[in-house]
Amino acid sequence: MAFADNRQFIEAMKKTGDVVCIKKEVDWDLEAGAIARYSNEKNGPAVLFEKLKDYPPGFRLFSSALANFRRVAIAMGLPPEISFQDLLKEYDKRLQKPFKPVVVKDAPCKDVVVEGKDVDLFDFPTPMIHEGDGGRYIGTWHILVTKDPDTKWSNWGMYRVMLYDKKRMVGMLSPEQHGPAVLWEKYAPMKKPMPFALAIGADPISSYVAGAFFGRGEEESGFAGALRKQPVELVKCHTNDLHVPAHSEIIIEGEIHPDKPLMEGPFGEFPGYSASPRRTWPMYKVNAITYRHDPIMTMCSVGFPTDDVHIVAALGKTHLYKKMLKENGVPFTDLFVPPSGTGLLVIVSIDPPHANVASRIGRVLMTGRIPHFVIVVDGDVDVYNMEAVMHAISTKCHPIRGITTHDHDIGSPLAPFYTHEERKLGIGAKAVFDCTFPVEWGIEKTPKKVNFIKGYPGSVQDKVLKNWKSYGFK
Ligand SMILES: Cc1cc2nc3c(=O)[nH]c(=O)nc-3n(C[C@H](O)[C@H](O)[C@H](O)COP(=O)(O)O)c2cc1C
Ligand SMILES: [Mn+2]
Repeated sequence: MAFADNRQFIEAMKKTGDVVCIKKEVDWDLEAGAIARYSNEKNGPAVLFEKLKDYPPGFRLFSSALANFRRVAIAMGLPPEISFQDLLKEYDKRLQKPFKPVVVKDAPCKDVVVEGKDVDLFDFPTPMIHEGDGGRYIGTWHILVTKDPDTKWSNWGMYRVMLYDKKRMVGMLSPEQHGPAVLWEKYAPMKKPMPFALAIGADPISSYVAGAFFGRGEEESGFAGALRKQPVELVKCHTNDLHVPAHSEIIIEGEIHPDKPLMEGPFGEFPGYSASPRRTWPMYKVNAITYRHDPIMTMCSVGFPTDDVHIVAALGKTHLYKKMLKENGVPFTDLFVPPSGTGLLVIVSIDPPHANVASRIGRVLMTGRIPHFVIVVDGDVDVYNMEAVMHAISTKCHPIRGITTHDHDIGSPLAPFYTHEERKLGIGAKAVFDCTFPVEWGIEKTPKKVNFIKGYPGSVQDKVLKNWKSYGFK
C-alpha cells in the first residue's frame, strides 16, 4: 500500500532510520533551517521538528522528505538500498501508465476550516530558512494547484512562496512554468485573478511530482498515482472548484492577482546561492485555510547540494531528457543529471554514429526546460562516475572548438553566473561540451585510451586477471 500521507511515510522511515524526530523545542527562525541544512549536507536523515518556538504543541514541521535517493525509494515502496539505475528503471516503467485520481467527499485536510477575517497565515510554524531571506517561506515543499480556464487542465507545480502578511503571500511565478504560464497567458489578459490552492504536506510522491518536470497539458496527479501504484485521493476545495490531495496537512485557498505586485525574495536557492534579486511578483490573496488536527508543515532547506531540489531534478530531468532524445530519434548510450550539478547540467554518453552528434543532442535538449550545460562523452565513459566525466572533459574537449555556445536563450533568475540584470530579465545562454574525438579522425588518428581495457590485448588482460592473486595481490 502506498503512503497516504507524510505521517505514514515518517512512521516507515522511523523503522529504517531515515528520520530524526526532534522533541526539544526548536526556533522556526533559522534554527530549524540550519538543522535541516546540516543534515542535508551530511546526507543525513529527514527531520521532524515536534515542538516549534511560539507554537502550540502538535504544530510540527517536517523537512528534507526526499533529500536522497534512499528516501525516494522508500516513498515508492522499493528497498532503500536500490541503485539509482534500478530506481530509474522502475520509475520509467511506472510512469508509462498514469493512474487517474479519485475524488472523495470527506478528507482529513478539512478537520479545521478557517475563513475570511479569521485567516492568519502566521498560525503555522513557517520557517525563516536562511539568513538574509526576504521573509518566511511557507512554500518550499508543497503543491500549487491551478487550472486552465479553457481546457480545465489541472496543474501541480512547486514554486517558492513567501509570507507577506496575515492574508497575503507572494512567490516567484516564472512564465515558462506551467501554473504561471496559465496566469500570464490566460488570466492576465482578462485582467482576472487566478484561483489557486496550495497543498502543504501531501503524501511524499504527490509533493515530488509537483516539483518534477512533466509536460504541458499533462496532469501531475495521474503520474503521482502511477508512481505510488495507487490513485491519489482528491477533494474539492472549500472556496473554489480546484481539487487537492485529501490527505494533505494544510490547504491554503485564494486567488493570484497578476496585476497586484508585492516585493519578494531574496531566497537561498538550489544552485547553492542567494542570487535572485528582490523584485515584485504577483500577490496570492488568501480566502480560506483548512487543515488537519496537529498539522505538519513542510520545508525544504534549499541550498548547496544535496537536498530535495537536486534529487527531484536528478530523477525527473534524467527521465525527461532521455524521453526527449528518444522522441527525436537521437541515439545515445546513457544520460544522467547529477545532483551535484543542481539540475543545470546533464551528462550524455554516445557512440557517435556520425559527426556532430553532440551538437544535435544540445539542440534537442535545449528545446525543453533546459540544462545550461550539456556534457557529451563517449559511450565508454560511465555517466554516473564524476571522476571519469572530469577526465573526459579535461582530455577530449577542445577549449574552443569543443564548446558550442548558444546566446539569446531563456535563463534562470536563480543561476549565479548571470549578471544581476540578466537574472532580473531571465536572459540566458547555454553551452554544449563535446568531449568526444571528432569522428573524421578515424581509428588511425584518434588517440588511443591508455587504461587496462583499451591499452592491452584481451589475451594479456585475461592472463593478468587469472593470475592476479598468484602475483601476490589480495
Ligand atoms: C523543492 C523545490 C523547490 C522548487 N522551487 C521552484 C521555484 O521557486 N520556482 C520555480 O520556477 N521552480 C521551482 N522548482 C522547480 C519546479 O517545481 C519544476 O520546474 C516543476 O516542473 C514545476 O511544475 P510545472 O512543470 O507544472 O510547471 C522547485 C522544485 C523543487 C523540488
Ligand atoms: Mn505541469
